[in-house]
Amino acid sequence: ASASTSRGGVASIPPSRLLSSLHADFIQRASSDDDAIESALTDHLRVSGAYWGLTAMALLGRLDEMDRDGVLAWLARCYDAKKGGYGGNEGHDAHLLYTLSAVQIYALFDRMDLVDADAVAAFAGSLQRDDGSFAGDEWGEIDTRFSYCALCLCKLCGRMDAIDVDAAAAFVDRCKNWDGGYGAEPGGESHAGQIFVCVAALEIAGGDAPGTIDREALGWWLCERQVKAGGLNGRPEKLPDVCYGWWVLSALSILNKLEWIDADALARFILDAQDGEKGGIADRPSDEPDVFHTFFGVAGLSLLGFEGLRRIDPTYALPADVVQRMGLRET
Ligand code: GRG
Ligand code: ZN
Repeated sequence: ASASTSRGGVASIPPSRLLSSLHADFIQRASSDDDAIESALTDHLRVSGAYWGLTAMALLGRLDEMDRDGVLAWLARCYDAKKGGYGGNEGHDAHLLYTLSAVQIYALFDRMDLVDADAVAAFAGSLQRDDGSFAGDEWGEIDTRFSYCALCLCKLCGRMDAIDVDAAAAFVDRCKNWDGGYGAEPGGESHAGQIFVCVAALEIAGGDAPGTIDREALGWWLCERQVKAGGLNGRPEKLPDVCYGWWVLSALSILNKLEWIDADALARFILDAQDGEKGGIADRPSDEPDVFHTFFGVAGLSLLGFEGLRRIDPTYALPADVVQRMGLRET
């Protein structure tokens, strides 16, 4: 971890501390620069991008530096009142992914009063199938990601009655594999991202009855994601990536097995992936930073209890105090 990395021919020593101000500037720039290539590429998932950036800022204790009124006004324009859901940007079709991100942003700003809870919960309910699964939108793609989105947003809205919670949990359970992991659909390969959504979905559903989750096998599968360099990969034989500091660690945290990985080595890997000049965190050391990995890097460090960061809730992916304020956690 102490080896110097080279970017554009310039050798630089990887930073060993969290460059909070640089990351805050990086997120500010990414959210205001409409002409950036990154902005054009992510135009369709703008609402999720806003959630990543805003939640990262919240964890850094800098949410008040963001243009809250501007964000809320823009978010209102991403709402499709006919369907009751949010699109990825103004004029885009409603989708469960962006509807959850929108609700999370309202929760962050403590403005749940601006959400039509009945409408968004009904939108989620309209996408549930007889087998308990959820489609992401009217086009019908099924994925356990959408099960998590539906359960999480209904819980945040206090409208769990709008969906069949038991059927939702039963479907997620059918996506469990022999290795203890979970896939996108029954028979789908275990992947750390899907494991986060499935374990968190089961927790929200209260469907984690003893024996539902194979805690031992899954705990092993998750901690075996840590590679020599300290980082985590998303499945066997793959490269480590900063975002798995969230997908893997949040699941381990829900299982109460955070100590099953080497926290110092993971923290070092994430810190090494920081851009010491322009700010932001990349998927791995010496790659280009982006808002997605900046958020998941900071979120991973927060789960590790990194000094100076607000704690994040592993299930709702919001600051722990926000989840508490909403009455969704006792402690
Ligand atoms: C509120 C945090 C939060 C999420 C909302 C969108 C969503 C719900 C969850 C996504 C879960 C998921 C499937 C994450 C994985 C994303 C990822 C890094 C995929 C990469 O897959 P590959 O196959 O990469 O391209 P690997 O690392 O396997 O080579
Ligand atoms: Zn990644």
